[in-house]
Amino acid sequence: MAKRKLTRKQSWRVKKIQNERTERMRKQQEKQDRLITGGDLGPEQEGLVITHYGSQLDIECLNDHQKGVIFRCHLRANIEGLVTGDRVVWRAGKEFTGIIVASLPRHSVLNRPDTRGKLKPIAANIDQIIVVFSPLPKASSALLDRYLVAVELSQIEPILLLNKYDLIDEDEQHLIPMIQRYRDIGYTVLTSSTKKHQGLNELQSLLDQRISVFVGQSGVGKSSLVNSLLPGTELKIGEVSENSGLGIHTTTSARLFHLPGGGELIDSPGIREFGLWHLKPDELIDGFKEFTPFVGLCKFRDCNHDKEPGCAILKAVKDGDITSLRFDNYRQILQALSG
Ligand SMILES: Nc1nc2c(ncn2[C@@H]2O[C@H](COP(=O)(O)OP(=O)(O)OP(=O)(O)O)[C@@H](O)[C@H]2O)c(=O)[nH]1
Ligand SMILES: [Mg+2]
Ligand SMILES: [Zn+2]
Repeated sequence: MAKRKLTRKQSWRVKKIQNERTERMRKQQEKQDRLITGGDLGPEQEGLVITHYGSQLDIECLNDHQKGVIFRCHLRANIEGLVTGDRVVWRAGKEFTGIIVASLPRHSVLNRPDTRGKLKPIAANIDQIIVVFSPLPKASSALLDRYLVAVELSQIEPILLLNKYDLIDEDEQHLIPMIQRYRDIGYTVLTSSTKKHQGLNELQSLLDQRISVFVGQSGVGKSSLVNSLLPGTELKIGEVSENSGLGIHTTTSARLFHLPGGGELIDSPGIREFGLWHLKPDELIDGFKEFTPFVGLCKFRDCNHDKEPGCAILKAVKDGDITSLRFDNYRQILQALSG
């Protein structure tokens, strides 16, 4: 159907109606903002998300005038999925309140799938992810490999940190060769004890000038580490349950801290595991970084790296370039994906 051409007068009227509508919506929005913040709003400025509580966020002011001051902010309805570490545009209201009017682009994001398998962001704009584990709650290479797959696929650099080193007794001796295996693959592995003040300087220098996030199971000591690294910070810490040997999910929302030497550190709530069910089998192999040189070298293009002749991955396991432990963990995750 041919479009009817509007006369100049008609198109002027259409434009006028549109402009009036936009203006009405803007006024309505301003009224709503004023109701929430109790006053007129200041100019638009850039801010940093420190933490998220339900529908409100703590935004840190970045301008020289009020640098470092925290404002409790509401969100405009069209903004979703903001997390600790995000940069936003916001306007200050009365008594340290404000309204977030836009979100700014991220250079990185760490996601986890929720119970329905939908990816949800945990933290944004991070340079490195510190995977914290401990003798209690118990760590296994299967658990660590699941964490590492999720981190590798987010394309953010992982660092492993074995905390509660003071608890390594005869029963937990296997952790020593385990961390060596991860070092052999090329991962940086640190050890620490907040109880004995061990390994904290080394950790501090790795965090220097960078934006890092602590992730790991509940109870491994993430918040205790923040308290030790930043004297004066008194984050709530929780006991490990005597019955289950697991943490009790003390930290409930991610929070960003500034390090005295420059750099930022984000504490995050414990997660049992990253859940990898959203992955395709082809993607999984990219989460095992020492497998990469052998990918694509198998005789058959659709090789399952199971029993196929001419499989480059199986040969690498045989030659000792891939440990059978890592290969077993890979197979285990793969089976869970297709199961
Ligand atoms: N022995 C020993 N215990 C530690 C160490 N670091 C932390 N803990 C203890 O581990 C328990 C859990 O510490 P949190 O810091 O709350 O652990 P978290 O990882 O923040 O746990 P969530 O917030 O639930 O994810 C507390 O009882 C701490 O005192 C350590 O180096 N050695
Ligand atoms: Mg905690
Ligand atoms: Zn193969």
